[in-house]
Amino acid sequence: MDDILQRLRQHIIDGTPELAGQAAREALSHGIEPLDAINLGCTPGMAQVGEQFGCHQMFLPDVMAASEAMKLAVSVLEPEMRKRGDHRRMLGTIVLGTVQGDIHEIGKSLVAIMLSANGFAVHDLGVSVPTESFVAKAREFNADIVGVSALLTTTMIFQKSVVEALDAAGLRPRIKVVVGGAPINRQWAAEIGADGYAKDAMSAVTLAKALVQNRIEASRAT
Ligand code: B1M
Repeated sequence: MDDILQRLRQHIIDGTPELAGQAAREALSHGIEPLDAINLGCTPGMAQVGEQFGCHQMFLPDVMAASEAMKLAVSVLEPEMRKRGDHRRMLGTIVLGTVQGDIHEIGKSLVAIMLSANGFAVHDLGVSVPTESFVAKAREFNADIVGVSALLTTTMIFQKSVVEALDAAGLRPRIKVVVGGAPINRQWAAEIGADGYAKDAMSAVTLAKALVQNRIEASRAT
């Protein structure tokens, strides 16, 4: 099993989508949980690519190839994750996207997949989402939570814009805002008035559950 996960990780680093997809299928056929394949195979592979890109041992085309490999592997694993979550009742509605000017989609999509697999109705708005779209879609879908991802230090400021726009639209505090992404931390979340920060997809699920639960308890108390 470790061998399959190791190969999956390596195919992501090598940027070979077909092989990554094949390793993902192999992982499933050997009874590896799709979540484990993502957390122990795909994500560490992508993390290594990020490190090597950061110290100029890998270049943009390598990163794009790795992203394609990651997306293909996740597209194999995702339906299985959904099947496992299918029987659960909906816990809440989440509108999610990457801020405007930012096209990083992998982390955001993982968060969407995990939330959906754990019982949330997720409306994934995609990448480079204008601030106004977060507000319009939150209203349209009667969201409980708006999730805002940012991967660039130059775009993280738009998370603040989303919080402010939801405030201005009178949608908060009913709608909670969760922020995440590589340059984001708890301190930033507090500074911009977000309701929470999650460091990874699993923490986003835990946080979303807690926020929805708090809301239910608060509405019972009134
Ligand atoms: Co870009 N990029 N990139 N990139 N890229 C980073 C972010 C960077 C740190 C790389 C580096 O220099 N080491 C750097 C940012 C530096 C900075 O801002 N300080 C960078 C740069 C500079 C750029 C460009 C400017 C490069 C250029 O053009 N010269 C450019 C910007 C384009 C734009 O957006 N306008 C660019 C482009 C790209 C690609 C298109 C090549 C590609 C994206 C492909 C795609 O997504 N389809 C890409 C990639 C792949 C990366 C790295 C290598 C990997 C990102 C990734 O997918 N990680 C990244 C380096 C890194 O992060 N180490 C990098 C895997 C993913 C699972 O993790 O996205 O962190 P992550 O998501 C995690 C958590 O952060 C969290 O959960 C996820 C799952 O665990 N999370 C949330 C994320 N969103 C969340 C939301 C939540 C909660 C948790 O609640 C709502």
